[in-house]
Parts: sequence; structure tokens; C-alpha cells
Amino acid sequence: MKIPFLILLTFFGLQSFAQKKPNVILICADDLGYGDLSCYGATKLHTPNLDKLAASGIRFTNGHSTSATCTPARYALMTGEYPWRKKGTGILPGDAALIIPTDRKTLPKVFKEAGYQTAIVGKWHLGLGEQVEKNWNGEVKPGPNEVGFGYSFIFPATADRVPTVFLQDHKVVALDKDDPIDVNYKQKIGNEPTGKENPELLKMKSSPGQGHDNTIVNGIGRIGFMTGGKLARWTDEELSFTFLAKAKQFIAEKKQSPFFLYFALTEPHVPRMPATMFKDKSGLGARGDAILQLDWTVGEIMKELQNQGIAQNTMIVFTSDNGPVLDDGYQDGAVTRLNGHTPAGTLRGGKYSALEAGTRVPFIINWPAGIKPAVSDALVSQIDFIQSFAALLQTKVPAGTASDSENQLAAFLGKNKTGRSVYVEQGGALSIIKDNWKYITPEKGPAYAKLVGIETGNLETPQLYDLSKDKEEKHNLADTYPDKVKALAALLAEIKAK
Ligand code: NG6
Ligand code: CA
Repeated sequence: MKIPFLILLTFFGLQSFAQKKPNVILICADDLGYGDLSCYGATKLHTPNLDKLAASGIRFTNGHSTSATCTPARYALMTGEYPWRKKGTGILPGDAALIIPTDRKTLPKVFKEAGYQTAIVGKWHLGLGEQVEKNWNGEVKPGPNEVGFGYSFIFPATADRVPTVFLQDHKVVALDKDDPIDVNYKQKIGNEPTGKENPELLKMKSSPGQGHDNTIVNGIGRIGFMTGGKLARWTDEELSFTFLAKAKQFIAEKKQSPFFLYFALTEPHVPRMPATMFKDKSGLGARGDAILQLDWTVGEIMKELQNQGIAQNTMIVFTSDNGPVLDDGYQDGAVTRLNGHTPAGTLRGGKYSALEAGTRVPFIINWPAGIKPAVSDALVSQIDFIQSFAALLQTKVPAGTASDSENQLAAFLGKNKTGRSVYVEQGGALSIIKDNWKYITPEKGPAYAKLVGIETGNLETPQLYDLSKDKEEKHNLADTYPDKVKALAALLAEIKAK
């Protein structure tokens, strides 16, 4: 007979422990694919820490972000709203303004209002300040602190975009008033070398036709132009160590009160320039090495929770913002040294794609005091975090906000095996999934994105897949079930009109 863990705890007189609000650490990787971890079937790469997290938690086989790129996926995670409802939620440049209204209910606000200490450490990519033109040398706001994080230690956009600096709360870290920072995405500023003009200065070449040839920082050509802030610029090799140190510090400082930490890691997004201890370790080039670094970082967090004595009642949610890409702008061995590794597992597509690998990502929830180890096929999504955590913490999300988010707490805790019945995915095209049937809307444009080497899912006629038997999307059944196509198209139109 199986006795639920919470009842067991009560039986042993540990009721107050069982009822204590858990700490929550949401770890979001950047561009990690469904097949990139050994617990998801990878055989050429070994990720022992994430495997351990999965084995002692719930490993979801049908866990999703909303979108096949970063900004929209993270917008949905924060707000519980489908990003395609709002203009300007595409991949943001490094100087973009904040795209989340500060009066909106967000995931960190749900925690904050329930008495949690909240923090973000890592990649932000949801814009900063009220406008594009901003002074990077003063207080840069509004940003993460204004949308619900009590503490923030971030980089603004992506590792391949300027400004390549950290911001702590509202300030660039290690700012030098005699060397002010300026950023421009329209034209070159200053006299610093660029990847285009001085390729001989690069330690990692950018890929032909994929940009990444503007200002050179740390031997790497970036997207966008930057001057000044020489002391403030990060060293890519220690990016993750820096984030890890800040995350550990927050955990140690806040361990007495419940806390919510959004730990937004940069691996394995480009440029992949891991620390020396991971260089060449995977045998699969820099992308494999970056995944080993990611796994190690997660292991360090798990160790820290043990050391602080709070591992039992800390929930770790691990996921990724979108699917995998090998060549996303730099020649770093990801393609040439792949060695048979399959970043998307058996799925079709990848980052940018409407096919499953665009948004179906690794998804693990571990909470020793609250859930039993399992593998779940429930359809779960990051868009449901806000309503589900509000339910867990017994707080309310006002009507009219987070309106695409569902309370799927039971699925997240392994008590419900189905999860969502209806879900909309965003690649280039929108898709709708209902009861395991997936309809991809007709879309013009190339079926294959050559530069990044990914199937886009674009087809000018409808696509219909039965994911219960064919999550590989090999058999387009649109002609066999025209009524299903019609019904799903109508349902999508209805959701869009909401
Ligand atoms: C693309 C970049 C890619 C990456 C991506 C954002 C080019 C040619 N490609 O536009 O390198 O930065 O944007 O990735 O510029 S994401 O994971 O943040 O969405
Ligand atoms: Ca991403």
C-alpha cells in the first residue's frame, strides 16, 4: 500500500513541516533541447545532476514553453498570457524597453504577496527602462524589480547582445564614471573593433550570414554596438560562476523565510564559452561543454540546499525557454563535433520551429517534501505557473490578468496525469493541441531554415498530427480528418479572439 508523503509526515508528527510553504527555485535553461539530457535519452552526453533531480522528482515528457524563442516564452512564463496576443514580444534587442506593464500581476508578484522573498539571477531578455534610448550609467528602470523581484542580478538580453554587463537591481555592476557606457543597435558608435572589420581579433568566428559581427567583447563578436564600460564587461568563461555565486548568496541569506528564486541560466545559448574546467570535456564541441557546465551548476544549487538544511522543503522546477539549435551564429564545433548527439531527441524541428521540438522541452519538478518520484505524460506548460503557484499559496490572481494561465497544480504535483486539454504553441506558425491532436496553421515561407539547420514547420496547407502515437510528427493526417482540421482551426480562432 502506498501512503501519501504528506499523510506520513503528519503521522510522524511533522505536520507543521509538511504544511510549511516550500521555497521555490525555477531554473530556466536557454535553448536546451528535449533530447539534451541523459534523463531524456541522450547517450553522448551525461548530465548526472539533472538525472538525479529527475529520478527523485517528476520528469515530464510533455512539458512546454509557449514559444520557440526566448522573449515570448519568458513573457508568458511571467504573465500567464499568450505572448502572440501582444505586439512587441518577439526576440528583443539588448536596448529594448521593458515589455511587461509594471501594474500587471506576474509570477514573482504572486510569491511576493504570499510573503516570499523573491529574486531573479541570470538572463532577463524582457527589456529595461521606459524607452530604447536610455542612460546605462544611471538607474536603469523599470525592470525586474518593478515587476515583482525584490532582488535582481541579471544581464539585459542574451549573451550575444550588447551591453555585455551585469545589472544588480537598477545599476550596472562595476560602472566607471570616467568610462560611460553607450549602446546602439542602429549604427556603429566609437572606434572599437568589430567582428566585421577585425575578424583577426576573434577567438570564436561568427557564422557567415548570421551577423554577430558588431562590437567585439572578450574576443567574441556581438549583436549591437557598445562603447565604454571596459571594467564592467563580463568575461564569458565566468558568466555562470558569477550567476551561481549570486544565487547561492540569495539562498543562504533568505533560507529562514520562504523564497522564490528565478535562476535563468544562459547555457547552452550562444556564444558558448564555458569555463576552462568544462572546455573540451564533452567531446561534442562547445555546446556539449556548455550543457555539462549547466548540469554542474544545477548540482551546485542542489548541494547548497543540502548544506543549508533546506533541501526537503525546496521545490526545484527545471525547464528551458525553447528548443535546441546547433549553429545559432558562431562556429563553435556544435555542428562539426555533434558525434550523433540528438538535441531534440526524436522530435522534429528545434528553436524557431512550429514543430514539437520548438516548445517541448526538458521539464522536471523536484520537491522531496511534497511529491513522489514519477514520470508524467501530462501536458504541462510554463504559462500555467502563475495560476498554479497562486493556488498552492492560496492567493488570488485578479480576473482579466494571467487569463491564458490554468491552475494545473495537480498535474505539476503528479496527482493529475492529463494536464491541459487545450494548448497553443508558437513557432513561426501557431499550432493548437487538443486532446493530443495537433493542428499547425498554414504558413508561407521556407520549410527548412538553412542557416540554423532547422525544419520550421511551415507548410502552405494544414498539418494535423496525432501526438498520442506520433509525437515525431511524421504522418500529416490533415487529409484523412478534414473535420478535425476544421474544428481545431475554429477553436484556435476562438482562443485568439478572446
Ligand atoms: C536570433 C540570433 C540568435 C539568437 C536569437 C535569440 C541572428 C542571426 N540570430 O536573431 O543568435 O541570439 O536571436 O535567441 O541574429 S533567444 O533564445 O534569446 O530567443
Ligand atoms: Ca532561448
